Amino acid sequence: MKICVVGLGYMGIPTAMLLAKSGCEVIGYDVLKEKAEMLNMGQLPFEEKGLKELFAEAGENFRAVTKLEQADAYLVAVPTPVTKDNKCDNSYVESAMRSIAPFVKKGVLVILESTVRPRTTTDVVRPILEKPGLKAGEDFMLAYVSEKAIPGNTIHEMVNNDRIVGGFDEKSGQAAAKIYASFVKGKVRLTDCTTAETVKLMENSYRDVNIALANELAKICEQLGINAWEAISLANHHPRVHIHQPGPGVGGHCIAVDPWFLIESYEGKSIIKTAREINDAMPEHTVKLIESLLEGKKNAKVAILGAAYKKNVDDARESPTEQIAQILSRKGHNAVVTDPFVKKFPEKIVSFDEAVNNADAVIVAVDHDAYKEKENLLAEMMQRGVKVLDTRNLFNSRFATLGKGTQPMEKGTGK
Ligand code: SAJ
Repeated sequence: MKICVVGLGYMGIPTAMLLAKSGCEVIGYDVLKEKAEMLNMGQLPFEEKGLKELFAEAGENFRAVTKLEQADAYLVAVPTPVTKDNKCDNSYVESAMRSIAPFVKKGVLVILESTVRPRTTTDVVRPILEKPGLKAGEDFMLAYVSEKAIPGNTIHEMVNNDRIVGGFDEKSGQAAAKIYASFVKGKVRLTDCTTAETVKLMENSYRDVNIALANELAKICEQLGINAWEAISLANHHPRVHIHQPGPGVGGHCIAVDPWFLIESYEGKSIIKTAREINDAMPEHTVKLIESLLEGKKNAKVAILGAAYKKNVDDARESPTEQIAQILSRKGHNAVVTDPFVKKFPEKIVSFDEAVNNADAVIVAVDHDAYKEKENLLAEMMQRGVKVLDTRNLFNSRFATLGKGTQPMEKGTGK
């Protein structure tokens, strides 16, 4: 079978490689020609655990192309950003579908993987692909299959997680399921397109709402003068409680974005919307905490450790650090950002030493494993009067953290 993967990003590339490894002939296409050229020279545009090895295993079954070709199936995994007014921007999906439309003939299968507003496959994609005498479900096949992988552990999750396959009709669903079954060890579960689209948004909204709960609980604990990290860990000993971790904000291209696509499909009081607002306000709260530690100091140099949206990844999309740095700069401080992995970031990325040198304050914004060894150095800096705010509790309550106020506080010492 010849499969064309359209969109060579964080999901498209590993999917293409897994399909190639499983024996399909795979071509990869992206509007950015440089991506195809890089891949054909044996280079990957980003780092992900196990991807290099998988790329090697895909061998000659994979090649990148700069012009679309006829294939048996097209798998579209292009970005769906959120617009300024929090709506799903379908423009990349629509233009990808328009470019493959001339190749959609009898018996061809088209799969959409991008995260979209419910009904997009049926109401937006189908009309782009249909022509007189060429109907979805009758002449060509159409399916929606959501991405199911967490950056940092993408390949393991792509292989081992269950996969929800939404077919426009039974035959389309079966054909798409067969493709995924070639590399997925989890269960491949069949449903319709709109249910599959909605399930994807439900999963990420579930996580966003739970993180918002953790963030609200952290702020309550700050006001009570108790340690939220201790309280949450104690509550999580209950067999039916799993409170998430508070943090400086929710980043990444999924959880900070996808819930909006459900919100826009719904009229009524929305816990999902409130959760988004709570999480979006966390960078501001982080700055409030660091300013209170700085006790009114103006023009402070604030070193921010970590630009990635979460630990041990090089992805800085929607990273809370970007907003923290912007808010600090707006308030007249000098925010200096360092990260061992991130190369692309709006602010300049400096070395760790350059960031902390002569800093008035340090914000641990990301709990990269690489920062664990900096504990003693940060403790010495704190002794010298540098303010340290550990927003992820990487150092187990040794410093001021989000969720227990601005004083370093041992566990169990709340009054
Ligand atoms: N975060 C917290 N507290 C937590 C957990 C996460 O503040 O307890 C923050 C992280 O630091 C990060 C953000 O939330 O800034 C999102 O990180 P994440 O690890 O929760 O999720 P993503 O965005 O990397 O990946 C999610 C996953 N979805 C779910 O777990 C339901 C992944 O499985 C999806 O495939 C992915 O979105 C996607 O592609 O949609």
